[in-house]
Amino acid sequence: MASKPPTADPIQDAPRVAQPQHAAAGLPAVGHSLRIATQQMGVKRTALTLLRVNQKDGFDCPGCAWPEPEHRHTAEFCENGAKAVAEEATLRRVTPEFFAAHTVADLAGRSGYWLGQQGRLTHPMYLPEGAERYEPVSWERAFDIIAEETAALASPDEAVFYTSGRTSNEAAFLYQLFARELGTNNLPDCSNMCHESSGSALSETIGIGKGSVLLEDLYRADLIIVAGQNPGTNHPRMLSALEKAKAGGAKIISVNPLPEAGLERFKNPQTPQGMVKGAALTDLFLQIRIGGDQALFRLLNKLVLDTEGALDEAFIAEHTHGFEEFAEAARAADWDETLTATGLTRAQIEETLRMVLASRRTIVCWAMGLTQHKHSVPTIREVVNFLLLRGNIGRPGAGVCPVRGHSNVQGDRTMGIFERPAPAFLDALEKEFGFAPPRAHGYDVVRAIRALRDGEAKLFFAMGGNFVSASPDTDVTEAAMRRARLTVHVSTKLNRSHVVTGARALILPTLGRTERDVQGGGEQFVTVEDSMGMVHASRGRLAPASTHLLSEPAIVCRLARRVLGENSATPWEEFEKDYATIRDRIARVIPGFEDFNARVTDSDGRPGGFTLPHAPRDERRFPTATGKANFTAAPVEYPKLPEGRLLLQTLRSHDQYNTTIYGLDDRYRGIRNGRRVVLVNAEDAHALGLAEGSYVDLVSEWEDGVERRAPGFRVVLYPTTRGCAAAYYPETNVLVPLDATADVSNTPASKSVVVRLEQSATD
Ligand SMILES: Nc1nc2c(c(=O)[nH]1)N[C@H]1C(S)=C(S)[C@@H](COP(=O)(O)OP(=O)(O)OC[C@H]3O[C@@H](n4cnc5c(=O)[nH]c(N)nc54)[C@H](O)[C@@H]3O)O[C@H]1N2
Ligand SMILES: Nc1nc2c(c(=O)[nH]1)N[C@H]1C(S)=C(S)[C@@H](COP(=O)(O)OP(=O)(O)OC[C@H]3O[C@@H](n4cnc5c(=O)[nH]c(N)nc54)[C@H](O)[C@@H]3O)O[C@H]1N2
Ligand SMILES: [Mo]
Repeated sequence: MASKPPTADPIQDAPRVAQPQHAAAGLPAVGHSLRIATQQMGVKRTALTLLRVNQKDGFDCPGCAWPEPEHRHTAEFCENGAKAVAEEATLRRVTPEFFAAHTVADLAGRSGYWLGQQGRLTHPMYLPEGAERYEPVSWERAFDIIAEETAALASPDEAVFYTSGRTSNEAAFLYQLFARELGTNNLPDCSNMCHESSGSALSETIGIGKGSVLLEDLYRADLIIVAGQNPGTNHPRMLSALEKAKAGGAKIISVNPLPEAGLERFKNPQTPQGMVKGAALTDLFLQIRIGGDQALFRLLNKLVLDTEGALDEAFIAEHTHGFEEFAEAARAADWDETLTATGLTRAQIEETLRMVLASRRTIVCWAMGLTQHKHSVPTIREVVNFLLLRGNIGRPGAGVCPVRGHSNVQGDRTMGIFERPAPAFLDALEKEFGFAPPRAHGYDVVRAIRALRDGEAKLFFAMGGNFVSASPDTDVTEAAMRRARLTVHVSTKLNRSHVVTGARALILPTLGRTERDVQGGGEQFVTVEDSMGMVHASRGRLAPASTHLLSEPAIVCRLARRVLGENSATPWEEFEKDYATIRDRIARVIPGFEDFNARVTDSDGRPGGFTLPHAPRDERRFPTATGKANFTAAPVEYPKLPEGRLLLQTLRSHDQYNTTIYGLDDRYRGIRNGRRVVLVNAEDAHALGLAEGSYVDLVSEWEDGVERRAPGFRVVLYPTTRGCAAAYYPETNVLVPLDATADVSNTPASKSVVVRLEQSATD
């Protein structure tokens, strides 16, 4: 039996602290995931569900975007994948009775953890203007309400259509089509807060905003640099790939302000030997200062340039552009400045250089530690420079590997979820569907919040996600959301975005990945694209959480028919009945999807998959403005810290999926039973007069002079780089100024927030 959800809010944040661990996964991981899964699903359902994760005929794990290996184990999932599945396949339910028993004000006073623990949403719910509670509403009435509010807009650009990254390709394609037929490119997505900096830097330099390596490349690499990523928690299956790479002779350098357990040693739960002993993964740990990566790569580039015979001159001559200008900037790199920016020693950088020069095939992997800073785009461009110098793009065992977050965030972008669509994409849409798509750029996440705040956007619609908790500057974002005329959320689970609403609000409950999706045309499957551009099918088998749920494609089709009516010639009804008809259209609009339906099912008619083309990887062709891979030369930047302040990064614990909190432990970091903790270097704490266990308010200081405060954090002395601190998101989003974003990509700089620590009043 599954256990009941908590009734009282269990968040009595009382963190207990032990030593951080030095290895990830292994037996405790298996035990922990099974415990969480059985609490939510009971024993039988746990066994049935977890065996279907990432199997050929099963569903794609809703956890992360790491690809599936060719030879899958029976249990091709990880501890945190199991938690993500349990969270969705839970037997707990949020029913109309629940909403009758709780006012919206009551729910707004609960923690995000408590809200999520209540279970799956079962009915469409409506919050009328001025009402205290959500009430059940029919699907027809719900679509009528959206149609009324859409009709009342002065322009379609007063509507915003957000997407989180779990949405299938089919749903995403229909959703962007609907928004564009309505007349707007206001399609912000979670990517704007995530890997947008990678997309911006890579499109400009190599001509495509996606990674250039496949799993086989990792297995063949001589050197893998993992910068700004915590795979032990966020992409645990990547550890198996790193283990395999090491067995093949690869060296691994990790660049991180924190010693992350998963990167130190990995106990593979899928092999008996790995379970006990585990493999050391990192050969060299560069404990960098937050935001020091651009400086590090710039100096490495200078040192490579200065080394006789180190360049791949043929590649540079044939395939690249801008080398001279870049080389001049790189040669000016300064040792002292780099040591200040990175906090590293000369010996460490020299050792890194030796490993770089010894490697013929190098891959750089990264995630949020590189993308969420003011200077993230130039940082990632510098990584590209680094790889180009030795011809490490477009040949086996080498390349760029931005490791994506949400399981289909890359696919959603491929399907056209983008506020700045390429003209060629719009042309193809126009040709296929016979309407004139809007050409003006729409709002990204930050611009959408500003528009809502300033009354320029009035309708907010979210396809998944938890916009108010995931976005920066929580107080500003919540106030902005409350100004909307109507907020609508297509969701599986209750979250804070449902209780911080516009004048009217709707919750539209939907099917999850694990669930059977039956439409007029029979049982359907959907498709997703992983972090390495592989597209495959996903089919759920569980009975839906409630008979009142609609699938995401069905919701978009009915919404489009109701809102667009006669104005749309698109066969929405047919799309809803048979998702293969959606894939036929995707095949005609999006390059690389030719014969989509045939290629996504194998010869027995069962779901299969294929790899999307990637010109730099496949043919060393770089579809950039210059037709070559572009070297770039930008000034080196790094955060400068005023006296007595710390640079705070906001990151994930081991027990959360973004804003979904699974539990209050962060096992690998030795923290239990609490999330309001701030990790501080012991010497910094000493200098600031703080001791282990003292309580502080985190106060962010930014150029706008506004004081942003997150009260009551327990100080944990932790081996992070000096001057750097860490605390969990989303509790700290209140500290991230809306306007503090990365240049070019406009991604909130949530990994470099200048804070001062003040003794808490309650201490
Ligand atoms: N279980 C689980 N899996 C997840 C998620 C989850 O929440 N839970 N989220 C998913 C999503 S959407 C995403 S985007 C990914 C996120 O995956 P990650 O990017 O691994 O997630 P974060 O916790 O933000 O960790 C950032 C890492 O970068 C390091 N770092 C911070 N600043 C710097 C810096 O300036 N330089 C360097 N070199 N390192 C730095 C931090 O110490 C930390 O190790 O995971 C995905 N997978
Ligand atoms: N300070 C700070 N802020 C950050 C980050 C950070 O590192 N620091 N990271 C950023 C990153 S990388 C990201 S990606 C964003 C994440 O931003 P979001 O993607 O908006 O947030 P999630 O917490 O992943 O969304 C969880 C909700 O999605 C819904 N959901 C789950 N599965 C499904 C489904 O199958 N269909 C539908 N329709 N709904 C579903 C559930 O209702 C659940 O409550 O946050 C960003 N915000
Ligand atoms: Mo993400």
